[in-house]
Amino acid sequence: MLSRRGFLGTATLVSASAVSGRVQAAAIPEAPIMEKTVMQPPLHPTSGPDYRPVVTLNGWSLPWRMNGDWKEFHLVAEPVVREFSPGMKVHLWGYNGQSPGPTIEAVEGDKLRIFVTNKLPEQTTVHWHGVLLPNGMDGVGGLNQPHIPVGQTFVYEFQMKHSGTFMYHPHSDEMVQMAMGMMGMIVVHPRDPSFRPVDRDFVFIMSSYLIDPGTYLPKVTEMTDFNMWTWNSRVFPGIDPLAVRLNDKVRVRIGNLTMTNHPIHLHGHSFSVSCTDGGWVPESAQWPETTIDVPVGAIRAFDVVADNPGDWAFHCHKSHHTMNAMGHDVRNFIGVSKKDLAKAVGKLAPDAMVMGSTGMAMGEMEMPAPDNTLPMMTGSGQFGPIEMGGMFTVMKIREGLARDDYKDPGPYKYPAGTVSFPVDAPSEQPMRKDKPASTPKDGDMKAMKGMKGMKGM
Ligand SMILES: [Cu+2]
Repeated sequence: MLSRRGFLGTATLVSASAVSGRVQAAAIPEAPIMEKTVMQPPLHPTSGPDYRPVVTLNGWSLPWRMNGDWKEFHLVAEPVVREFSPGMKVHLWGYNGQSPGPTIEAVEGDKLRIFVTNKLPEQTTVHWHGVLLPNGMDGVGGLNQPHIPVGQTFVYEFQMKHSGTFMYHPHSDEMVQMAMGMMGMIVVHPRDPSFRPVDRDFVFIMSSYLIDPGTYLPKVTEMTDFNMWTWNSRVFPGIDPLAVRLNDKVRVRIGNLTMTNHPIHLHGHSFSVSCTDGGWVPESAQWPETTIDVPVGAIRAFDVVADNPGDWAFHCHKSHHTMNAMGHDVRNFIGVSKKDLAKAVGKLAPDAMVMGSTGMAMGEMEMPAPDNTLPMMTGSGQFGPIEMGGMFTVMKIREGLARDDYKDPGPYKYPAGTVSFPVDAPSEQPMRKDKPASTPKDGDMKAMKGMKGMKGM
C-alpha cells in the first residue's frame, strides 16, 4: 500500500534558519506516499492512549513515528495526478502523492512535530486551520514565518491542546495553491476514550475545480463558476460508499475549502452537528436536522445512529453540485417541439443531440465527450441509471458488518414488498373544468411523459 521514499536525512534539505539544533540533530522521518484512491483501512494507534481511528473517503491517514515524547510526521508538498473518477485524471498539487493530503490523526495533549518539505515549483507554507497554537507556528507566509523556499524543509512544533476536527492548507500563494488541491484534514481524538465515542468515524474535505472538458488542469483564477464539485478530489461514482453496520453510532466530519456553502443531506435519518472547527457542540445546544450546511472555510461533524438499513443517498443538496462538468448557458426547451430544429442541426452536425424538450434525463444514453471528460450525470444502481455526479455517494447500512469492515457491501437486498412499484392506471388526460378534453397529438404525449412533476397539463 505505502511506498517509501526512503530517508531524506541529509542536512542539505533542511533550512538551517527554520530548524532548531535539536531537530537538526535528528534525522527527518520518512515521508510515506499513497498511490491508491480507495479508502485505506483505519490506522490504529500502537502506543499511547487508545482511540477509534477515522477513515478518510478515498484517502488515508499519515503514519508517524515517536521521537521521545514527540509525534513526528512528514508532509511533502508536490505535484500529483489525482483520478476524480475512472475516466478522468487531473494534474493537481497535493501532499505525499495525493490531493487532498493524508489525514493527520493525533490525541488531545500530543506534542506534534510536523516536517514540511517543499517539492512544488514555488514557495509554500502550511497553516493549521482551527488548531490553537503559538503564533509563530500558524503558517501565514510573511506574517508568521518566511515562506518555505522550493526544495527546503521546515518544521512545525505545537501541542494539540484540544480534541476536535481541523484542516491544513497553504497560506502562501493561497488562491493558486488551494485551487490546485492543497488541503487535508486533522482529527484530534479526545484523551478520554469515553468522551462522545462512536463506532465509525468518516472524514472528507470538499474542494471545487474548473476544468474545461478535454483538459487536465484546473483554471486557478476562477472565482465562482466551477464545474467539478468534489469530496476529497473525487466525484460520483468515484466517491467511496460509507459502509456502516446497522445501529452503529456514526460520525461524519466534513471540511469545506470550496468557494461556496454546501448543504449536506443524508436520507432516512435525523442527526445533529456534534463538532465544528471551533470545538464540540454541547448536547444541550444541538437540534435535529436532515441537512447540515457546511460554510466556506469551516468544518461540521454530525453524529447519526444508523438504525435504518438500506442504501441511503448522501449528497450536497445544491442540485448543480451533484453533476459533473456541464454548460450553464443553455435555454430551457421543456415543452418545445424540436423536430424541425433537430432536422436542421442534423444536416450541419450529425453527432449533435438536440436535448431538453422533455427534461434532461439521459438514461442509458451518453453523448460523445472529449478525452478525460466524465459524463454530466452517470452511475447506475440495481434499478437503473442514478443520473448523478459530483458530491454524491451512498451510506450503505447493513446488519452484521465486522468492526473494521469498510468494503462496499454491494446493493441492498430489499425485503419483499418494500420497494415502490407501478400500478395500472387509466392513461387518458384528466378532464379540466374550463376546457373540453382535446385529443393530444402524438408528439405532445411524448413530451408530457418526460415532464416529471407537471401533472394535470
Ligand atoms: Cu454543494
